[in-house]
Amino acid sequence: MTDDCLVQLLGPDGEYVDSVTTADGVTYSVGFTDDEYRELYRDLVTVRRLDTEGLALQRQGELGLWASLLGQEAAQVGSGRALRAQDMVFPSYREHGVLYTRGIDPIMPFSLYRGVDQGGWDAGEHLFQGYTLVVGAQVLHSTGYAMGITMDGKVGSPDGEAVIAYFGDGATSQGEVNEAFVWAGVFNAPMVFFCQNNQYAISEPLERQTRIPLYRRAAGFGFPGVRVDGNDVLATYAVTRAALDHARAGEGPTLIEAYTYRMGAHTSSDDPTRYRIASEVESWKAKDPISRFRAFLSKSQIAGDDFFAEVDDTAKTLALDLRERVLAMPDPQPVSMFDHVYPHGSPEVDEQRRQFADYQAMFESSAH
Ligand SMILES: Cc1ncc(C[n+]2csc(CCOP(=O)(O)OP(=O)(O)O)c2C)c(N)n1
Ligand SMILES: [Mg+2]
Repeated sequence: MTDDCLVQLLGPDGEYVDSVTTADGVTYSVGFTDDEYRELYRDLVTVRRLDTEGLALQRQGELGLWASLLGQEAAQVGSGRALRAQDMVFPSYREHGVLYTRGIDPIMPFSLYRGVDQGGWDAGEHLFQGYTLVVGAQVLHSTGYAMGITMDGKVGSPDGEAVIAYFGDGATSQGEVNEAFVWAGVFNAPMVFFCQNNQYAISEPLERQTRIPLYRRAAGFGFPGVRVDGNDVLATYAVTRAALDHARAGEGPTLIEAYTYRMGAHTSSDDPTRYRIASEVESWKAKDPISRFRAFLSKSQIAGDDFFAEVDDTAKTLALDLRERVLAMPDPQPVSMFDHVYPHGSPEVDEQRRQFADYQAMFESSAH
């Protein structure tokens, strides 16, 4: 695949262009103040640092699993910061960076991956749904939600609502994702389908999912598709903001393919050296999303070494605080797994809870 249609404002060495116009005649640009640029950098460094802590905690036996976002920080922070307060997010299981931009305490995915709760944030308060581990399922849910808000009259003005669904390259092969594209296209749903093409679905490379660039699939469903450099936080922001505004105005869905790379393993249970070569990983290191943004900030004298050092220190302090809070998480009562199955309970689940409590009680009475 060529890079012909890649929307990019910031190249791998930090070279920057003010705006870019695609073959369809759409122009993308950002209008950030220096402070906003610096805060975007802080976001990128912070989410990478917290993610590093996640992997370390898993390796030390403190988490059951960790799905790292390493390499995908710009795709997540750029798109997350492009959301307006009223927009709804449907994540998969790797969107710790988007979660962070939503103002959710970054501890939340840690309790999920430690297995002490089911991900305890309030989706209604933060407009960020629960993580979904069933590949592609959230894409269909989000489309139904987007159709619903249209029926509720919340779409069709500049301050209308839009919905974004995050999923991977592998998920594009799922029936549910393709069904979602059909529904969204036909009903003009206010959807942004945000595909992080990180080149792999566990061990399966992109060429096992598609014969054409993923963004071009949108044409077959009757809506626009755009490929953006997912390692470029500025272009990702610009493209996502435009697609969300298009959706909220009632102009229908967009598929964004954020072209990026999963620098780490699929999850802490995976060993990528079994299926990809080191030189490929090295070639993507040269396109690192954080170092290119840092190079841009330095060159344009928006930030210097003191600022970069302060950001690193602050991120480290946050990570250490997070570590302490993870280690202090109490173990849940096993019976609590029945608590949130239904919002208002159900006779079947109540009966299962009772039986399970009796079963647990057998061990207590036999304890020495
Ligand atoms: C329906 C379903 N099938 C299979 C799996 C196992 N599985 C978990 S993640 C994954 C790969 C997903 O790849 P991709 O969509 O590219 O997302 P990424 O993990 O790269 O972010 C698979 C096959 C699952 N969780 N759900
Ligand atoms: Mg993938």
